[in-house]
Amino acid sequence: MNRTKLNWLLAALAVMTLTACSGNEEQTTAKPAPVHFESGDECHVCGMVITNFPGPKGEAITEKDQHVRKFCSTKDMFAWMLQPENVNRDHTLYVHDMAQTDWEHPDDTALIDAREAFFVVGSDRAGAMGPTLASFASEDAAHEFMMEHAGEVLRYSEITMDHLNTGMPMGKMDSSTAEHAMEH
Ligand code: CU1
Ligand code: ZN
Repeated sequence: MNRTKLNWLLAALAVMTLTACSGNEEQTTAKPAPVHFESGDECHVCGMVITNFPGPKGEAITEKDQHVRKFCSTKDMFAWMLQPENVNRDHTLYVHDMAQTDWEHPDDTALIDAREAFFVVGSDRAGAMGPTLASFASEDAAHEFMMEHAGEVLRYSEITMDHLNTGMPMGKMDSSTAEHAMEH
């Protein structure tokens, strides 16, 4: 094979590789649609029946297998998502936009991309597991909620495990309590 032919072949290979890469990217940016919460669905973290409780819920659709994981609260969604085996994964995440729906019975038409959402941490409103993160599509709505219910407004990427236990009420809901709840 002469040099010109070899160069041409290498160029062709490079183009093919590039095309393959961009094709992949397109696949990962197309997010799976949110799945509705059904009565009887149990929280993947604590086992509680999700629709029996107030406050914003969360769900994850796993990056690789598109498995749906549902959570009783935004708090439990973060408790799962912040685990070392999940934290760097591009799981699709949905939470309720509490500006669009009612706290006692969040409606699934109000599910929004959690990674784009604003969260009020440490407010006085409780979710399924006690203190929770109130989720909003708009920063203004999150701010308004904070003015009324206290706490602090954070972006998805700013939330750490420490934020999940702020604003704790009387009984401590630590992981041993959650495990206990799952046994029942
Ligand atoms: Cu729970
Ligand atoms: Zn839970």
